[in-house]
Amino acid sequence: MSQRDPRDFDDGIAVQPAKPRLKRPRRFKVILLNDDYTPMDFVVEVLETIFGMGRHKATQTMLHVHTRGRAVCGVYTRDIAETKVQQVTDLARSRQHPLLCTLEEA
Ligand code: TYC
Repeated sequence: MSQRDPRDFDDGIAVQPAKPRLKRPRRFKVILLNDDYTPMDFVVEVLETIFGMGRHKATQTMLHVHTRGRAVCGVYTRDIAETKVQQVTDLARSRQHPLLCTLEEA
C-alpha cells in the first residue's frame, strides 16, 4: 500500500512562507583627506599596502586627494572599514605624518 506523503497534505492549515531574515549589511566608505605635510610617496604606500591598489591607481587616487581634498579609498562593512581607518592612522602616526582618514556610511 502506498504511503501518505505528509508534503501532499496541509490539513487545512494556511502556511505562510518565512520572511527573509537577513538584511544587507550597512556599507561604509573609507575616505582619505588631504593635508599639507604628509609626503605623496607615503600616501601611495598606504593606498598600495592597506587598500590593495596597484601603483597606478594608488598614484591617481593620491593625486585626486591632493587636488580635490578627499577621495574614497574603498567601501566595506563597518568592521573592515573601521580597521582600515585604524591601520592608516597607526601607520601614519608611526612615521609622524598627520594624514587623516575617516568613515562615512555609503
Ligand atoms: N598634499 C600632500 C603634499 O603636498 C600630499 C597628500 C596627498 C597628503 C594625499 C595627504 O591624503 C593625502 N605633500
